Amino acid sequence: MKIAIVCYPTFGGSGVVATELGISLAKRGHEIHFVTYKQPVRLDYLTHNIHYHEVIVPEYPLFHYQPYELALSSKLVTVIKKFEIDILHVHYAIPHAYAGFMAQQMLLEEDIHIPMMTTLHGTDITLVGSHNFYKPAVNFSINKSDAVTSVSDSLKSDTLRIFDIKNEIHVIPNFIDMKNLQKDFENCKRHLMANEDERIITHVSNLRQVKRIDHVIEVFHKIQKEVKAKLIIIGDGPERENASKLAHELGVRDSIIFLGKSNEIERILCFSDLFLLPSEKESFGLAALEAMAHGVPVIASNAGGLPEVIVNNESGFLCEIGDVDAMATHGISLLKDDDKLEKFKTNAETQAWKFDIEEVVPMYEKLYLQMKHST
Ligand code: GMT
Repeated sequence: MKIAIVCYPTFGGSGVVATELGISLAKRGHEIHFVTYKQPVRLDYLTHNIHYHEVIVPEYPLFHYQPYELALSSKLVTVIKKFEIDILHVHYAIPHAYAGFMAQQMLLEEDIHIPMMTTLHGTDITLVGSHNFYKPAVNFSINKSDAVTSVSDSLKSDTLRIFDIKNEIHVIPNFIDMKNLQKDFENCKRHLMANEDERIITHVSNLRQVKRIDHVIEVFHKIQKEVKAKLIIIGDGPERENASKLAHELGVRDSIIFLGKSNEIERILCFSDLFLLPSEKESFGLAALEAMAHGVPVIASNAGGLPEVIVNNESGFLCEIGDVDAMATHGISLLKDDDKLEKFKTNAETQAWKFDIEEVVPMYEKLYLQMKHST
């Protein structure tokens, strides 16, 4: 099939999932067309069946806000016609589902019927989309989609609770390519980050408030009183300054390494002993899955879809949101006990296999086929 994928090309989970899905579909023989404003960060090569079409929004001084949706829907019309696309798959409802619907309507004028799948990722529903400023348009475009998927049962329930959705929502979890994981131990340079006798704790996110970086720092502060450790934070975002300030105040700044945005988190995960994800909301927690795939147990909040990914007391621990004491206690119990840590590391990797790409991508293919045959 020829599939056009719309996503955010940035480091956010939805863009990563969309890109990895496109790459995998291309390997399975489909022709993939990414339509977005920048080449997606995880898309480091283009092949005969992976194309990228840039959405350009020219600056015009009259506009206080440049009309990205308009440029995107126009670009979609051009790409869908030129490459005879079979399926339009938009990731993250805002504004992609809305722009996709407009493209569908324009194409209908020329008697071209293109089915659209919308994949809901999390904050498009729970944080941004639920806001009254956007809600009617988000509700409308989800209902106008030919197929709707969500990345967890929890996100499906949130969507049905917050919006008035008439469509069926199919749950297709996020995934990871377990067989092709970068496990290049030559590059696993633990000694550059920590001393032999130190444990390594990692956090990866866009450092937004919802990720509760303050709790990451507080948990680390408590853990390192009992266990020698370093904290590595990967990613960048609005809470970075505050996190650094808090670390100073707690006297742990020298034990924390802020690495910024990275495309090579596996180089850090390969020697990490523990991953922290104390988010306030998390529809799935792709970062947690990536950690587990590298055999890193996760201590996370019992929020959103995280309990669908992490098995409590097996591949990590789930604690109430904000319960930094419980998170630290579990962290210390793991990091102090070699045997327990090894067991949890093995369990984490075993659990990650349940989300292997080979299991999940066929679920999307099946829905694509159903959509294609019903138009
Ligand atoms: O806010 C973010 O964390 C980014 C956001 C995105 O769209 O990139 O992440 C959401 O989608 C990811 C991929 O499906 C999920 O793994 C994250 O849990 C989800 N984030 C939240 O729900 C906060």
